[in-house]
Amino acid sequence: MSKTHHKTIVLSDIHLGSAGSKAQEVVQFLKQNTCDTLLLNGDIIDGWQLRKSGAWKKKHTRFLRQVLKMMENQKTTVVYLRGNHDDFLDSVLPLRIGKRFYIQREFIYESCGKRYLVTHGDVFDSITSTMRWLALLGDTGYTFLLWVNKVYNRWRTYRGLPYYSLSQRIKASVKRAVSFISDYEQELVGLARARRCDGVICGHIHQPAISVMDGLLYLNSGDWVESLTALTEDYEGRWQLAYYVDAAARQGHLLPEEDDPDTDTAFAEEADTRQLLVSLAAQMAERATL
Ligand SMILES: [Mn+2]
Repeated sequence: MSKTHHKTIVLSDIHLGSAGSKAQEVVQFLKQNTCDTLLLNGDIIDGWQLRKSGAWKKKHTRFLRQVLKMMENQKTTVVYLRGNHDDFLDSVLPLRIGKRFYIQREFIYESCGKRYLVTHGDVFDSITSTMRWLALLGDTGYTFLLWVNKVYNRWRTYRGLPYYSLSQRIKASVKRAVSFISDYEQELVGLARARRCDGVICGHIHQPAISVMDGLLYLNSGDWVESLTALTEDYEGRWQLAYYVDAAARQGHLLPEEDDPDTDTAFAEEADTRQLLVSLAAQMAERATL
């Protein structure tokens, strides 16, 4: 098997101990890719799931063993940053085991003349939690609210009061939620600047990315539940997103696109808001468990 050597590899959000964790794939990735420094950027072990169901499997142990092997055979330095799902580490950090294994909350990584703030990224969770009601509301909830709105407006008309648009109220909230990801990136880049860094390395939102924001690098390593991605850095200081692709996926099993749900023109405004809300609720529900 041919190996690619990198200066740095960043992995995050593997969620070992949960059903969705692609542990075998990430082990495979580490067999094909080696590095001097491995940054494990949070939510590597899913303590929340373990507490609930205890779904720890052999393949999850295999990942830890692979990391130990890298430390032993390739002298890889490993820095494990705690995430919100492995917050059980809070009681032990900062911790150094041997010469090459560190557990920390936050870490300034200096590489190729640049300074990077490495942090899982759950520090700005207050932004998401305020939007959590949207996830709970969902489709039926929204239909119910529209019905309440209709009854309420009938009463207002009876009282001679002007029409109250619930749709507009919800739309305003939805707009705020849509800007969540850009807010998240902006907040982290701001934090990196405050720490006099050239960039930020994070995870948490399961959205792999490399971008330049206000002159700073925003690097997100994605996750090993859905996107199966890692960040790699070469000796020139160039960052890349590595996507794990297995043989089956390479043959391409694309799902056929679904037809648009039919829209009632009489409720065009509602339907439009509703669609936006339903897709957003799904995203938010996912995010609420990140
Ligand atoms: Mn997280």
